[in-house]
Amino acid sequence: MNMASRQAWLGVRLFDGAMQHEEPMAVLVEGDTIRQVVQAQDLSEAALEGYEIVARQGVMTPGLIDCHTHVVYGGNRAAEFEARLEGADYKEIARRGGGILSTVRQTRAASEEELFAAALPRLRALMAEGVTTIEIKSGYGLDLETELKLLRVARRVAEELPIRVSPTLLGAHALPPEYAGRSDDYIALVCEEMIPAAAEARLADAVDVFCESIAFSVAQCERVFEAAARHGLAIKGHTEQLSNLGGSAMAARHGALSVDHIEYLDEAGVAAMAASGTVATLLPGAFYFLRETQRPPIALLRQYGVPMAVATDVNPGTSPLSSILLMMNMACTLFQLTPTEALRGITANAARALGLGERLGTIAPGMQADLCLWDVEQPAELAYAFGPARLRQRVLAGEMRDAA
Ligand code: DI6
Ligand code: FE
Repeated sequence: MNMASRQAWLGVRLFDGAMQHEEPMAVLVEGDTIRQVVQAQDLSEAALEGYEIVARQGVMTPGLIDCHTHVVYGGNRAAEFEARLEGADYKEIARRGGGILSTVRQTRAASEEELFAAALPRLRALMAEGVTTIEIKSGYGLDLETELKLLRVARRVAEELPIRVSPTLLGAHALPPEYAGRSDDYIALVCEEMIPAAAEARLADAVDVFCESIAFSVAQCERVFEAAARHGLAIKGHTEQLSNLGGSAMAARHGALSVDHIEYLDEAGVAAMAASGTVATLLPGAFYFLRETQRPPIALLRQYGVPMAVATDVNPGTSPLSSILLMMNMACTLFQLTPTEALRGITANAARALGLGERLGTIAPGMQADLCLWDVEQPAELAYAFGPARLRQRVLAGEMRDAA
């Protein structure tokens, strides 16, 4: 006999990951799986036999998914923030060995315990807003040992906190000082040591790169993607963030799950993404924090039907902003997404950006029961207002799990 718990939410206003339902809906969950999603008025008494009724009103969305973060790192970069406000340029700081490399120094010096403790408040803030799945990248180690250390911290997050984690190896984030002038040798280290070790230890689901003048070339990123494919790992890229190198089109040709930032993406890149089904992950926090002015080509992405995700990019240099709801608001105000597009961006499309769209991000029969119930009247309010806590219930795999 199946003893799985049965829970029903009745009369909810439902945003199911793709669209908002006009009629009040009922969502029935058995164990960790969604069983039925029907109009509340069509549900018979008999269908509720054996179900605990959890709520009779509220707005329901899928559990929120933050599909691009660097939430595990050492130290902070408040001094760099001050320097930038006085006129220093992000790329210039990076070229002088600051920026990402200053976080690398602080991350190498930190223990796993310290890195976990430092990430905890950021993770709690995200969970308190309804995040049930988070992607976590390495990328502040830039040597084999520290990259694996970061991925082990990501694994510990999954083991100890009520949140799903999709871990990503970002060895090709920046050139570490010990490889100065030898970037091809560093790429060989990423391809021949980091990727095989992360794959072997099952510490990463995907491999990411930073394709940019201050990081790695399109050809170097392509080598990384080929190595990832040899080891059965998915790929994604930080592309076209600060300039247009064509990294997005190359990543799309290799079947990337997503390309992220993409402020400088051109039409050829958009067309390549449409052809490969690659998700466009928008990171309005980094755009805002760097006071960028070049916006991602939203109209072209819509025209070509490229799915758009929205994420925090939580990191110490360009987006120290641990709020997925603020990102949704910024996606609307800065990039002119509609609230519905922004909601898709942190649910169904974010799941797709992680290769998890078959299980997560949508409220439909057979999907995992990761759900949020909100004290608002309509889903658009989640993008519209920011600040007051509005999350009433956070459900992970069918269980009420507050942000621990
Ligand atoms: N682009 C970003 O915005 C982050 N990484 C990347 O490739 C920022 C990394 C940092 O400045 O620490
Ligand atoms: Fe990033």
